[in-house]
Amino acid sequence: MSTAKYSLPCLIAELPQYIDQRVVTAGWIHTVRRLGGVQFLVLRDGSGLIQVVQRDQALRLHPETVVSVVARVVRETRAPGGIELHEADITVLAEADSPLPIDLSASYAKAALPTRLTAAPILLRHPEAVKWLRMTDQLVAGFRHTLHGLGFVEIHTPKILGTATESGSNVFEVEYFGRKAYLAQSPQLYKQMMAGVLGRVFEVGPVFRAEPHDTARHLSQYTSLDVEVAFISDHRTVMGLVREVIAGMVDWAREKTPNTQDFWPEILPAIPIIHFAEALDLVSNGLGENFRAEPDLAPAHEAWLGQWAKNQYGSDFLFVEGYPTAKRPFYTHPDPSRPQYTRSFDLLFRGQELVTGGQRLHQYRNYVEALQKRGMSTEGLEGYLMAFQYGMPPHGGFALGLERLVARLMGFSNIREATIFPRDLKRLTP
Ligand code: AMO
Repeated sequence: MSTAKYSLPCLIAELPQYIDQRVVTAGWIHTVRRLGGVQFLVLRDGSGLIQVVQRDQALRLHPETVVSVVARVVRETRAPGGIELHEADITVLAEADSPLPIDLSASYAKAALPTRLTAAPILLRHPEAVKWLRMTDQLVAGFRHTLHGLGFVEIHTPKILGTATESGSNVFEVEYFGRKAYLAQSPQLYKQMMAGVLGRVFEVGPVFRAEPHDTARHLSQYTSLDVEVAFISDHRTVMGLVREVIAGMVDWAREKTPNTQDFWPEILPAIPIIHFAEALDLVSNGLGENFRAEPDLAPAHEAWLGQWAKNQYGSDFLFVEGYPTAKRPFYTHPDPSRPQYTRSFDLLFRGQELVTGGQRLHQYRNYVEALQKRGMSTEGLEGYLMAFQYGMPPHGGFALGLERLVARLMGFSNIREATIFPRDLKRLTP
């Protein structure tokens, strides 16, 4: 009988546990330097870098060659990370061609963005890329950890749908066994139905937007961190939850990703809130032009408001609540005291929309009325409406764009820089 045994080489990040021991590790040759009779190799894996001191001059290694290394871990204060590998036996597992399509010893952002995106399978090996990749991983882990701690349940909703969830305009149509179907623009309708089952739900998943514009903040596919919660008082309950969740994500990721201390924002105990109408007033006064009739905030308005929140409150975050009904989807709860506005909000982070959320309608009759008013059919929404017909609590939720968060944290000016293989107007490969 044969058995399957879990046995993998040590990660470079684990090596400090093995001082003075011989270990098996593996990775890619990051750099090679020859000095006297000695080769100084820097070995890299997904967890870090380590210097290998190698006396065998016969072994000629090029950057990105994949090797397995058996060596002794020694303390060396002059080495980066305080340890080195000595007495190394190196086995080549796979040769790398040279020259490389992109220079990994150069600074990460050196080449132009299109060149970098085309070379992504190699460029993503750069230690600077690994930094944001690992930060993204830990932000998602922090999202899950925080919500599980608050009694939320993770769900997985369909991504091929019979109807559009947000609006008809930016939806990808797919051919589905001879019928028309759509790629999910969000898990909106499904997370609401599931809040009617479990009360507190969340999802981490891909969503698809047929964005016809080539902007620095839009992707055709992005990762949406979605939350839906039942028994709220109004949208302010959801806003309080947004603050808790983001603070939980940041605390978690800050602790788990060393060397990223500069990136983390200050999250005030109470994030400042302004009404949409007040925001337009401020922007109009600030920019010296009348934007008071606008139905939405333009990117330049968000940027101005971000700076204003920083100056006024020392806050990287600003809630704008009460967006006009005309600009929000049919499921949005109107503000009972000012029905032209809604109980919805956006959260701006460093001058850019990061989160959208709000209270939803929860009475069946209000859905029928809202759909009628917008000239929308109930066709395809029968299952969704059934939930409201048979008892839905007051509820609300929000969605956070993961790539926007990472791009903002890292100070990237383009969202594609925080996306491993971005999908946009032009890019379908790699
Ligand atoms: P919304 O459409 O505003 O709301 O999307 C929520 C958040 O997702 C991010 N985002 C994007 N990121 C990258 N590329 C895009 N094309 C893109 N579009 C949006 C933004 C945005 O704030 N169902 C509602 C949420 C809710 O009310 O629960 C929704 O999807 O960061």
